Amino acid sequence: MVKRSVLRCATAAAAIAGAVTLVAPVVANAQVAREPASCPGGYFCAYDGTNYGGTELLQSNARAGSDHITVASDRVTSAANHTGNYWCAVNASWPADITIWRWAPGTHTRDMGSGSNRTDWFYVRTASQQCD
Ligand SMILES: [Ca+2]
Repeated sequence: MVKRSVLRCATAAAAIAGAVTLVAPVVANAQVAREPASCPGGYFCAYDGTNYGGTELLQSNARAGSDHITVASDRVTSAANHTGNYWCAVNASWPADITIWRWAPGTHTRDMGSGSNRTDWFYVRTASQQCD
């Protein structure tokens, strides 16, 4: 019984260690003040002004694998990714839509520069999948 109990503890410790490794980037991000504070943890937020100003166009906790998350066309200028996933911005183009911006988990962009006012929709991928 004792050995079995020890084994259970070791297994639980291994599981915890694994979980800590997986969430490490999020934990590291949580230790720094979120930017902007108005975008809640677990959400991706997009704005039509620089420095998260103007109108908040999107606040979403859509899961990885989500596609065609619509946002007001050609207005996104800044955004913050407070999720553990990649968020990818797409400009609808011909002959194919083009990924024009990518936010790794826990990252933000105060001014998309030449990428501003082009986004038409977003898709979400896991940290390992990343954007196309
Ligand atoms: Ca566009």
